[in-house]
Amino acid sequence: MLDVQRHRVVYVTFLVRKEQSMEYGTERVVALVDMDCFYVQVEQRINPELKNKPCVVAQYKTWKGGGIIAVSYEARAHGVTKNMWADDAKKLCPDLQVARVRESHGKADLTPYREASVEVIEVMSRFAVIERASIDEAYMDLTASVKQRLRNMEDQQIEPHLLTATFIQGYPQATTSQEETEHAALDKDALRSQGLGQWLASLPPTTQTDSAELQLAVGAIIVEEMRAAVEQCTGFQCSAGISHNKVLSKLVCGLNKPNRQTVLPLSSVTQLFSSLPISKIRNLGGKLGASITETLEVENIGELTKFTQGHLAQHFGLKHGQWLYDLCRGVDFEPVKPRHLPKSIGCSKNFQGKTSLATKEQVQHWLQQLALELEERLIKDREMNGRVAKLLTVGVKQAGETTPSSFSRCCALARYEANKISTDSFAIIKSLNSAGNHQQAWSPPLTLLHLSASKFSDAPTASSGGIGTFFSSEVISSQKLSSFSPSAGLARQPTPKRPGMIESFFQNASKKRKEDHVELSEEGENELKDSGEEEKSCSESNASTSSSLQGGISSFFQKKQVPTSATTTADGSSVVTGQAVDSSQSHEHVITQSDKKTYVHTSDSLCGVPEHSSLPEAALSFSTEDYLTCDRCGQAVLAWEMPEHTDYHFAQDLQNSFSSPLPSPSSSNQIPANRSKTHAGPRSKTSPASCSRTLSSGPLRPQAKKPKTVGTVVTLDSFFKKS
Ligand code: TTP
Repeated sequence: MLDVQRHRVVYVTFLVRKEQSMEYGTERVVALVDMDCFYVQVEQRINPELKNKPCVVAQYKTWKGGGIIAVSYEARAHGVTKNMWADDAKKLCPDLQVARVRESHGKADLTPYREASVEVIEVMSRFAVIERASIDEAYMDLTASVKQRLRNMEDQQIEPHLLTATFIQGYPQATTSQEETEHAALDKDALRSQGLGQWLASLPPTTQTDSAELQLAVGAIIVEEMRAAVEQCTGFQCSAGISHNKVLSKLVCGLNKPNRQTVLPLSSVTQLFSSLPISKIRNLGGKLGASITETLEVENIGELTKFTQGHLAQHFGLKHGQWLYDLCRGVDFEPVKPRHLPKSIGCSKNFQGKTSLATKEQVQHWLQQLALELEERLIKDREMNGRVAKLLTVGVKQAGETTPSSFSRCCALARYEANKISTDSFAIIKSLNSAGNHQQAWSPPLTLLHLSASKFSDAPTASSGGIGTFFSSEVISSQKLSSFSPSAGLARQPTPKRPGMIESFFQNASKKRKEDHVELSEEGENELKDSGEEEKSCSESNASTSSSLQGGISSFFQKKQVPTSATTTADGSSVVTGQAVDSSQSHEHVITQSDKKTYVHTSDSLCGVPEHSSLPEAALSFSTEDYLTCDRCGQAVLAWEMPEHTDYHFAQDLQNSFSSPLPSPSSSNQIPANRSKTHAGPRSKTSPASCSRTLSSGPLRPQAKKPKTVGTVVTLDSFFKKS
């Protein structure tokens, strides 16, 4: 009891100190950098004739000129927006130039944009710690660079000419109505200049190195330099937000686009937050923000400041109450996590309407196409970044469902080879096919397939001795899995490669492995007949594979608890770590749809791990950096699904234009909330049922999980990753 009281006293003292500290929440300088009309700039660099012209990037499909996914600022001035048809946009802007996304393996090829993104990140990393946030966004923690720079500045003044592209949010401040009138008469750049001058004049001398606003000013100088370097090295322009944390820098990054940056001092937060809807704040755009609004009956983030920390804690728990208490004052402590590379590499394709996949052969064909793309990108990634992915996730959507839903299952990614990836993928989803094993049909037909690779670790090297284990284990794996080879006719297309050192090493090893595979395949086929043995083999193959991944998957899974839920009958952890699997358990996989219906399928005897198995969520989830927000429906969409997602909207529009004799011009650009909940296409941001389990990572988690109904605290707790 005494202990509890002592803890309370310590905690209250901490809170009081926190309130008194002038520096609380201003310890860091954090920037978000976002490329301007990124895909357009990439196309303009490829074809310089497009530069400085109204220009868009359209989908590779050419119906109505193709759907627009990126718009230059010159074209925006004519009213052209994303999601218009290029043909319609040309009516607004007859000089519009249209660049088109390339096509590969029957789907959009985003390679040029991905590669351009890598170039930008490389330049940015020279300046500070970088966290890649999406294909065209990255956070930077500038604190150390700022402190270093300030130490070298002595009492040098910060001159406005060092900040020629910088806006200061909340400045210029008008103290009289006459000043207000004067400001209203200024154009944007004059206003910027006046605001900057006023703010710089308010800063202490540079010898006062612990001044939070001085640190922001130096951070802004570094970002100006960094943006200039990005432009010089890549030709691309970008915008940035500079403040004390990710939430604030994200908030102001887009305020003065293009090619400008905005500083948000903490002193300007109160005014900004007083009219800022809660949904505009990073991580509060989904159900979590909606729940806060509903529970506390507030609209704007600034209104939360009227609640005491105790009150917020009472509703949302101690930890989350404290988080919200800080957040509504512009304070947040989420670190910038050093990461230059995407956490997962994936590709997908939609098959809407008549194109849905209704035969095994179609499913195998498209898995093979996706696998070919995945193989190419994984090999390139391994060569460039010296890492290997260990987990393969296969996602599907099925036709005829009344709620958008998807299944995803995963297995060890034994090696980077399209045939292997596609056969494994087929094996772990084939239990979803309710047509008989001997039928050629696939039922219900599939409307989306996606493959992704994740759980990266350093590529094994010859000297570590890991590589031998890695490949010898694959031999066992391929031997056992050869029984799942899809029908003939899916011959692997040769992938042109320019081997580097790591690459040629892998190629040699791969060659040896293929020879082994050929020798062993007959034996593997014999094993097909014994399904019990097959299951055991599968576990063994993974045990072997995991030996090369020690400290990776296996240790990862060992740390996780096996859920006690009755629905999690498949012990994913034991399968993946290669522990002996009790056959009575291993022949059942529970596949849970996101609408919480549970289906029990007979095991395919491969290492598929169903969504709601004991596989830890991190292994099944993608990072927020993989997501883009769809302008049409506001959903968070995996970057590699975006072209297909956009296609989905166009398909819907097309369908609407046939079914509705007099469509209103604006209606074609929006999915009504009720319809977005019922289509089998993209996931609805607002419907928890619409998100697959794989989407429940980090800040996106609020959209991915259905809140429990056992009280407010639990409801909100369920939105947070760590409670
Ligand atoms: P955004 O950063 O959202 O937009 P943008 O860079 O085109 O323009 P802005 O200057 O306003 O930031 O998206 C980055 C790229 O992602 C974009 O150039 C194209 C692609 N994208 C899609 O393919 N579909 C989409 O719906 C969105 C939003 C983006």
